[in-house]
Amino acid sequence: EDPILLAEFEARIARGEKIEPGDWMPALYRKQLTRMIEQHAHSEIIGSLPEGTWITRAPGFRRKMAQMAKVQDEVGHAQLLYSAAETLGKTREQMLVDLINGKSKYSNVFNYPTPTWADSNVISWLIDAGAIVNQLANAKGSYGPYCRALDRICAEEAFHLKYGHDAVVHLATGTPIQRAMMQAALNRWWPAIMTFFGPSDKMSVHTEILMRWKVKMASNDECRNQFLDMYVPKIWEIGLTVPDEKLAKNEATGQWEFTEPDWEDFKRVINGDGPCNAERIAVRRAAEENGAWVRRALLTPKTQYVRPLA
Ligand code: BYC
Repeated sequence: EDPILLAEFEARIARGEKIEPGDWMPALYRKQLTRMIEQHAHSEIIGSLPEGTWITRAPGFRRKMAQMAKVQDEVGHAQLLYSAAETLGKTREQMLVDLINGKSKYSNVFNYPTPTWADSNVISWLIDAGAIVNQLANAKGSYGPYCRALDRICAEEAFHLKYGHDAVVHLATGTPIQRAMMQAALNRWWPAIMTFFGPSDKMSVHTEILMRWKVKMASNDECRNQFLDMYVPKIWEIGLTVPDEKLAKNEATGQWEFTEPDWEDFKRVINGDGPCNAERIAVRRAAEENGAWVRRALLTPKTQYVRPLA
């Protein structure tokens, strides 16, 4: 890499300028951003599935409509992110192929089942909450197209958060059976929520370079801590408990203490061996195969359909 170009690039980032697609950038910046934005896009598209399966079973017409709108938003976020990733050179088709063949990762949390409506509500509230913590930080980052996509995504996620909170409060303050269902869902989802922000900073491979180039504006542990700060009091406020006896804020350090997540299980899940990985990818593969004729039709030159003039 040309040291003069690299120094100028780093100076631009230090001045808080945005890097745009036509600008010079180190090959590693391009590679890391492609990886991260692509994984983010896949997470949105796969992340729409666990809540998507609840559209037809959501209790009542209004909840069904809201659930459907939220799921559509998530798929829209994937479209925005695929477009942002494409500005770095990798095609959308290749990204979708790499999702299906298991080459590209997506968020671990969407590989767990949602056996009850309350599980879907936990995603709508707390996974979206975690996503906002991460995305609000990174929206101030250095790559223009990713930041602009994140700004728009955050605006919509803020509404998802309200929807999710409303749905959780409804069950948590409902009948004893509803409260028990909500608590059981939170117990099931808590370990996944704790891993959503990625491995601890000690184990994280990419944080150092991504923070140096202002792609990541907060480390995994910083995001996790901020999430706990903002949401644990809200969980307690509605009478739910967090299934971790060690969870407590150390007021002296400002850091939350908690049971260390099972990082071996996390690794297995992100490498394809979680409870729902095969099912999620099968849905994506079916969507690709069923939509192939539409893509073929769109790509076929229109003249082939026009009868020649006599
Ligand atoms: N899940 O060095 P590290 C949503 C991988 S969707 C899976 O710390 P990095 C929603 C990581 O890729 C929004 N894999 O990585 C949608 C790396 O593997 P490779 C989801 C993970 O990049 C629908 C390795 O572990 N948000 O909210 O510095 C409905 C080492 O990790 C995970 C995003 O995608 C994980 N959780 O930091 C409802 C945000 N964590 O690539 C809701 C965008 C780590 O070397 N992504 N890995 O093979 C990021 O901000 C960062 O990539 C991460 C990880 C913080 C996730």
